[in-house]
Amino acid sequence: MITLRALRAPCLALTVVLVVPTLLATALAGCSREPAAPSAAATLELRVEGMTCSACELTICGALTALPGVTSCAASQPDSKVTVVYEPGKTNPAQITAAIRATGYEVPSTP
Ligand SMILES: [Cu+2]
Repeated sequence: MITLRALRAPCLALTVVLVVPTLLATALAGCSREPAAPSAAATLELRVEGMTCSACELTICGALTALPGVTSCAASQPDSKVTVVYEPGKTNPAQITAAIRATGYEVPSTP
């Protein structure tokens, strides 16, 4: 009997050790399988040089809103500033900067 008891106790402990992590892993896997929340929009403010009128603002924002992931654009020629709201999973500051430079305007800082 003593032998049997001594044998059962480790068996029970082993069961707990094996089952609990499995349940935890299952719970965690369940969590990670939930649909990811839509990524929050990011705002990028850039100094853009070379704008001389409102047509320049339109040119830049036209190019930026054509980029996938850019949700809004505001350009201010008097402030030499362009503010872009974008979805980080779809575009990034480097692509946005490149798109502005492609229109012929200068972006002094490299993000
Ligand atoms: Cu202009």
